[in-house]
Amino acid sequence: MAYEYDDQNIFAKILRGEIPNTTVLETEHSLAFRDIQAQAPEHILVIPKGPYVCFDHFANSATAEEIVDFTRAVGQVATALKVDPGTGGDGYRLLANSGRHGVQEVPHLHVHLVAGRPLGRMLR
Ligand code: IU
Repeated sequence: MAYEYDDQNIFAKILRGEIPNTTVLETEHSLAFRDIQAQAPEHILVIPKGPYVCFDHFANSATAEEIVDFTRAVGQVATALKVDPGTGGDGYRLLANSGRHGVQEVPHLHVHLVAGRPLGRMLR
């Protein structure tokens, strides 16, 4: 089944500049901005600029350049927030809700980067 991208989704509107956002980082192919309902002191959404619905869509359809850019953008956000363990930060969690069972609300791929407090165990 082909992916159908809804270009009226809220993140598409953010990317077109129709809705304001609190940008943390922008690269050629990616945008990172603050979640409006933060679940922790730091809660950032990192999205590719391309029209990808979810992670598997992106992984299977994006160019290598987009994938590298997006992956690096996630890492750069962790570094900018000073939460990357590699340089002594306290760490963070990445999460990409996908589809119905993943309870994905916005149909444009986004990775949540959550940090700033102990997050507890999520899966056992
Ligand atoms: P989800 O992974 O699709 O369930 O999460 C969508 C997130 O997008 C959620 O955490 C919302 O708070 C967030 N969000 C936002 O930051 N800005 C918006 O205008 C809307 C949702 I609508």
